[in-house]
Amino acid sequence: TPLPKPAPRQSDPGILANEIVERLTYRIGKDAKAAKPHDWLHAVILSIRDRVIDAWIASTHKTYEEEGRRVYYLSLEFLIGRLMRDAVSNMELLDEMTQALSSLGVDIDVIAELEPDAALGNGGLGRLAACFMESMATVDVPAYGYGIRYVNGMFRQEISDGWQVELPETWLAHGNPWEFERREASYEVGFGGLVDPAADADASPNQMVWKASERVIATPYDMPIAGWRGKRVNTLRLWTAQPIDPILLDAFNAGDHLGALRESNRAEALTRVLYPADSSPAGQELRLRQEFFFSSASLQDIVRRHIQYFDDVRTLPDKAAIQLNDTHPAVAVTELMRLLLDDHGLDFDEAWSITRRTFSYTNHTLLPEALESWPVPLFERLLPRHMQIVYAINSRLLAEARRKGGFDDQAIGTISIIDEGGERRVRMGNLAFAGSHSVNGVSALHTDLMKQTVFADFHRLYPDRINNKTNGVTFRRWLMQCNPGLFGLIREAIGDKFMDDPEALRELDAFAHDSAFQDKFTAIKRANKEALSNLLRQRMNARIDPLALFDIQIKRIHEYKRQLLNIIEAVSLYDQIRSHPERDWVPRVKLFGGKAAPSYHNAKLIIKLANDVARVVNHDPAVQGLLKLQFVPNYNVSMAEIMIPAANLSEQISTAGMEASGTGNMKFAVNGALTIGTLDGANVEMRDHVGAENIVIFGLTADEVNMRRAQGYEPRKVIEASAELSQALTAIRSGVFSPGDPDRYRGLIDGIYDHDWFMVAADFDSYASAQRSVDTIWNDHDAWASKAIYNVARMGWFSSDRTIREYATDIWKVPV
Ligand code: DL6
Repeated sequence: TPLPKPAPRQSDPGILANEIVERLTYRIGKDAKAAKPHDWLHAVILSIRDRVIDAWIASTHKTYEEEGRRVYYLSLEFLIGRLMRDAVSNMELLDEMTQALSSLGVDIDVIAELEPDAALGNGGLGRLAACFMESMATVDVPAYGYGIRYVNGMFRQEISDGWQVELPETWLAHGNPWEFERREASYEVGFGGLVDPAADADASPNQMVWKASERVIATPYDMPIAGWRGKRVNTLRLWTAQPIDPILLDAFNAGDHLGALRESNRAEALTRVLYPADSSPAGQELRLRQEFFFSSASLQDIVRRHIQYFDDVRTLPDKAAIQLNDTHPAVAVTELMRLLLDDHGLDFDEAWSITRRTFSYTNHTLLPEALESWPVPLFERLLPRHMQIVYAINSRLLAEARRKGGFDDQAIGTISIIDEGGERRVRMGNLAFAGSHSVNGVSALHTDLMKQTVFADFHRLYPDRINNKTNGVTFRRWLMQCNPGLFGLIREAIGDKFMDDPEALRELDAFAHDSAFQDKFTAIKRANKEALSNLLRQRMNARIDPLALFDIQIKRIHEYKRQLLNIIEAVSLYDQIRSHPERDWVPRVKLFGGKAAPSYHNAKLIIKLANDVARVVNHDPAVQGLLKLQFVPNYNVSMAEIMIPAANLSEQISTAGMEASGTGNMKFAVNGALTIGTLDGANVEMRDHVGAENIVIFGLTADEVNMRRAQGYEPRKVIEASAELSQALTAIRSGVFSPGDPDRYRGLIDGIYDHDWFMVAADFDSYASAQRSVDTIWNDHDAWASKAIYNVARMGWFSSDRTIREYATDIWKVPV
């Protein structure tokens, strides 16, 4: 007998208000008079959550009934940010909820601010995973996200005397009303120990018994992720580690009270903190333990679910598509092999075929230092059975290459999963590549470079495996919610179609030169700038003029992203303004935001430099009103939601060939900022979509960067040939901005003179002149406004719905 379905819920604000008060009273135990803003937030989440749960249960039933293939997105990071507004908006109740709360005397914006910003990720890769979760639900792909429920996510950044200080982020301090603990779906995860051949008489020769010396329990917490219009609600399943024996009573009774908690502490350490490294190695044993912990729990869960419903592990690839978000979960390839070989007794070839048909892998970086590899002794000690499996996979892989022909010893060496140059290491990218039927890059350029560089030999061996899936962002969060003014204006102009079909934004082309539309568009941007300016005044006593050009660079601090180029150009501009005060300078505010990995010395120095330059420039009466620099502390998803709608100019200035895609670039453009950028990552495709005349491109291309390096690049000569650059570098190097510590930037600047790996000097003149052309456009109101409108109109393709449809059709083979 079918179970009774819940009655459809009413969306009238009066009914919503009653629901909120009911939750406040009976679930939180407060009456409206005593309720604090936090209680209201909690009550709102509980009432919207009930609606989301109705859709969640319906989606789960539908998935089971359809018996189709499910997608499993394995990611060590999900940078989801705040969830309340997203859920209310996707359930199409934003206006009604706003009214309901206002009838109760509560301002939705005020309580929304209290929700912690769930920062379970470092940057682009983690935020992409969050956009993908929302888009998978939106385009009706049955999907689970699997990750770790870190107690402390990305650190909170404070700036003290200009330096970054890291403080723990405690997003779970008030509990998390979005999550549901599922103890019944717990699994044991092992580490270390020994491997013996299976003793059963009917065991296959490949079957082994892994006797782990250490075991922990992985328990999941599920969060519902609602798609647009509540069509589908998918599950984000985050694992937490618990000890098998929470307290060792023998030790406790013997008086060793700390020792009694040893196992507990060791287990809890596994899911305690997110590694705050981005595009750089996280290298420690705990990181490998985290990777295996969540991969093993997820794979056990996926296989268990498959057997429960389909009863035959051999059909796994027909019912499950597992996407590896970078190599962090690549060890899952060996874990599935272990389950198939040792628990299910399959022979090696069959297990390997199932594994490869199930997995696919996304590469997010070509930076050599970010390509994960683990020392063989560490891998073997922690995962002895998996090490055997790696060797077995590798011997087949290399034999296949030899058989195929055309692979000399050097090519065999680059394909090998074991890096034999120096200390022997397990290369996780090679493992992921070998274990997947699809390997994708995240922009057209990045995918081409994958084929030409790190995976060139793999590409020769498996020419059909590498494909491109250019990133996208969810327009619900990054346009409709974060920029309600622009959202309203677009609806007024072209109707609602773009809300379901972002490419319909193209109809805005017709308004690009319409002066009434331009005025409204500019007024909205101005209001967003005022809001940001007010916020910065309240939070940090910064005074920035909303009439100035807001030039923003927000992203992780990394040398390849070249915040340094931006700061040096600001120093040069400062010089020029003082030398030629009579010129018609465009008033500019340069805003910076971003976190540096705590161990990344130069990145932290760049933050300090931005603050040192800001202190001098902002207090110099000679430039007052013409140039201002401001470093905004603790840049996170919520801050991005305020800064991006307020930007006039988006800085996407990485050394060409180094930024795999970028996604901030897309968010800015769809909010009406012009981009100044290199031909790197997805900037290349953005230029193709918005039109070369609506984006300001400068600098060397990826090919030119390689050529310059091959020819023997001499940055010192380049610097000597540029008066502006020499002057700016000399000022920084000699301590003009750090009088109390004149040598502070000597090493940083000498690096540019000596090797300049990131081509700051090579691109400086081109960048500076591109900035002056930005000034020229800014001075022409019609030109600026029309270019900004064209950017909004032509960014529809960069919706993550499009990206997910491509994954679904080409890789996962699920209908959309
Ligand atoms: O694909 C998402 C994002 C890209 O947009 C960035 O260009 C890229 O730098 C980032 N990659 C990482 C690499 N981390 N690891 N490994 O975060 O991915």
